[in-house]
Amino acid sequence: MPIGQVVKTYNGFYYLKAQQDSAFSDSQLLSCRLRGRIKRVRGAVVTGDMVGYELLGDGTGVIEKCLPRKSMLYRPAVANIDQVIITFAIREPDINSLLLNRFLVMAEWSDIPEIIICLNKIDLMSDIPESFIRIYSDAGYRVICTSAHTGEGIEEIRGLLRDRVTVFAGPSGVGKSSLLNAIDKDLMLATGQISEKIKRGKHTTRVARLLPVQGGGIVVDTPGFGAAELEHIDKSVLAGCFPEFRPLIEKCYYNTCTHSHEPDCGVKAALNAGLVSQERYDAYLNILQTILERKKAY
Ligand SMILES: Nc1nc2c(ncn2[C@@H]2O[C@H](COP(=O)(O)OP(=O)(O)OP(=O)(O)O)[C@@H](O)[C@H]2O)c(=O)[nH]1
Ligand SMILES: [Mg+2]
Ligand SMILES: [Zn+2]
Repeated sequence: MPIGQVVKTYNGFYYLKAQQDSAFSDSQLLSCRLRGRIKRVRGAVVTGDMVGYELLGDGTGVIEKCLPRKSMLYRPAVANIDQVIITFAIREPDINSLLLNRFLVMAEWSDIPEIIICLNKIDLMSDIPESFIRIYSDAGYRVICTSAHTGEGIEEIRGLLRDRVTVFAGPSGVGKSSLLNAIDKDLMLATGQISEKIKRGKHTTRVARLLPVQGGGIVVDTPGFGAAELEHIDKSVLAGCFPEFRPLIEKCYYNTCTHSHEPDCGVKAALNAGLVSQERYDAYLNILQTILERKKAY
């Protein structure tokens, strides 16, 4: 069976790029439907998936099966990626640290091998927000400041993309598509004014799409969204989604410790000693609360 990769999905159609034993021209995308039996499974096929397909007489195709995934980011849903660049703007829209932490938890929980933070629109600030950056670099993340307008940091991002599949995720209007255009001008992705977005409440990028970039590598531009859904994460694995908490958890007296109210807690001890940031700990408590509330609602 020929194999293709889903480069985007739209309105029930899956657009494939040829991978192996191609049944269509390499320079084209094949539009496919899903075979009935896999159609009923939600999320059975997502952007980035490698699939087996059959070519139909009318020049379209049918996806017969999804090959095993190397990785899966759950929101935005993209399979087989190597890294995610979580993009926020320093301003316009103002950075929301709780939301940044929610995106980080989603990526950690999805087990994405490489998670990087990009702070865009650095041209809108006279000083680099050092103390903010330190919170996240102390937590183990690489933080890159960029400006799609001045070109600052673009070379650093470009250097990370080679030979990898990289998702750009983050809220609407932070400049994900603008950054990609700065990285490779041939992409010519649509970008939108913030004021227009607020007025029309529309996202400029509508669907996640795999795009090859100059210099090698594949990037995935994704539509922005406001909140990663984390309620389905089990409370026992949440702390492990904060990399700097991982070595502390084993110091907790109770092995069921939620690091909130229990005595003899390794995470709280580190917080009190100034080794864990209050901002990260508060984000942990906030997300824990949403998980507990969700559980009660069942
Ligand atoms: N000052 C400044 N403005 C920027 C920068 N990057 C993007 N913008 C502006 O921010 C607005 C939104 O940019 P987009 O690239 O459409 O944002 P997006 O993240 O792709 O948004 P969605 O597709 O809706 O998720 C546009 O008006 C851009 O010109 C930057 O580095 N500096
Ligand atoms: Mg966009
Ligand atoms: Zn604890």
